[in-house]
Amino acid sequence: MTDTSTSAAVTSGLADDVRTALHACGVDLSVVGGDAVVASPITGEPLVGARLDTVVDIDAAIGRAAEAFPAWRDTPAPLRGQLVKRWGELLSEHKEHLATLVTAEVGKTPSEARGEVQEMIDIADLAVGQSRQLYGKTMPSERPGHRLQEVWHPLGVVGVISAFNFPVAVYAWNTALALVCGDTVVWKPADATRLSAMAVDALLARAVADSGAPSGIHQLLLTDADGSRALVEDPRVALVSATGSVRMGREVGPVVAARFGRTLLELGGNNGAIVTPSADLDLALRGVVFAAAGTAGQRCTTLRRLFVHSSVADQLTLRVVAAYESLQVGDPREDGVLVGPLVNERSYEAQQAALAAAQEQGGTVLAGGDRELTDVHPDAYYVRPAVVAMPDQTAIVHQETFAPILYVMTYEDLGEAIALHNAVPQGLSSAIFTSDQGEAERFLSAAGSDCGIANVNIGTSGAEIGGAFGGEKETGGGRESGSDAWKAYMRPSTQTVNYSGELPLAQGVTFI
Ligand code: UN1
Repeated sequence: MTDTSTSAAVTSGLADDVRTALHACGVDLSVVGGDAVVASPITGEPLVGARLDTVVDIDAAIGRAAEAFPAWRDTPAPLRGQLVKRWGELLSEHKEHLATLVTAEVGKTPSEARGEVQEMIDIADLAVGQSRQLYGKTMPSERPGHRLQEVWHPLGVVGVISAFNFPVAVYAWNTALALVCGDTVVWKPADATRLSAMAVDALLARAVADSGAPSGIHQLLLTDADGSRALVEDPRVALVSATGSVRMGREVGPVVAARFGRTLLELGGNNGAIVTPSADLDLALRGVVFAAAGTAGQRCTTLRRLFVHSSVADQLTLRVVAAYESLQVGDPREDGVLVGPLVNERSYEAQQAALAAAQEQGGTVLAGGDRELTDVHPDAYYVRPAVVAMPDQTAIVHQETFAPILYVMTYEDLGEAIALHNAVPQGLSSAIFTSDQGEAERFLSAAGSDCGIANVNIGTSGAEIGGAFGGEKETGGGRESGSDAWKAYMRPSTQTVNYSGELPLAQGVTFI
């Protein structure tokens, strides 16, 4: 196998770049220093220490968000939109700074990091428009002289728990909508991405000041798991929107449900794609490689299971393997690098354990899987994305391993492929590569993919913000971002107005 890893020593400078970006976004560097040191997965070097909030700080932050709620709720929605508009402008202005922070903390390539910030700008645009479209309905009343209508009201404090892999975009999907919906927001970012969170928070604070919105509507919590628990348990938090593992969702869901709060869960994905005999294989190849190896396999939407018709399986698999072997793995800031590091040692160990299990279960590693660049970066975890041929969909393939492993399986009959595709517990994103309209429609139908996202001739990752994002089964059922996702941040009020001067009862009931 050709080793195409970059071996040039990295000219680090990461911590300096991070300080410059933080400063440019308005983070007061004199108060940044704290015990919670964020390390870069690119080199393993410590970047900048962040403060660590205590349970008392968390209580106070939720208190401030709750206090700010009535004034924000009573601000007309289009004016709330003006705050988000200003925030979007600041995000655009600081796109490069934010991307630098995302690259430093997550190890994304600059192109992917910019794409992530672009998602924030896009959702801000969408939310501004939404602020004039929080449509309710009127329904014909069965009684004369009555009006029946549904009005959407702000919900309260929304807690947003975000994951390391999309440290700012997924948070922004929630926050931009929650703010135009009249909610206040308390944000708990992932521990690994406190610095980009501080920058985004500083920009939002500036937008709040510039637009005259009540201070307190946005609170950033820099805390650990205990802090998340305090947020989840707090009855003042009306909605907890959490992105992360299924294990995390299993902890959060019941706690919020026990206090009759609401949750919006975006949990694991174990996304699959089917390649049929009629597929354009050039297109399928690119779609598969981007979806499976992009972002070093650390997207919720990463392609992890590939079902290829036996008539094209050898051809496609050989091409995927060749593409994997030529992928440049290394410091994502270097030209030509497409695959950056894993976020930490735990991810690397999870990948190694999954590869070992796959081999025990009859799999053959066709490409990748090995650690690279240990000489240059002994404290960072670079791996070549792996392709593993599996004899069938064994136990390990049913699990989501948050690292780049693509399991390849063959099939004979589309019905069988769809059944296998749907046989895992997760249900986020899915794809079919085909030139046959009947096959495409079958995959998109109710009897086809059981996921929240189903694509034709596009890989599983890289969704646009205009559609609702989320999935079924263990993925948690939540929907974020576009379409009607805004409704999760509001409460519907069903209202009946009687202007008849009489008191007819519904269902023809007679009383006094
Ligand atoms: C995630 O990994 O949690 O569809 C979000 C995508 C991105 C968002 C991924 N737009 O891949």
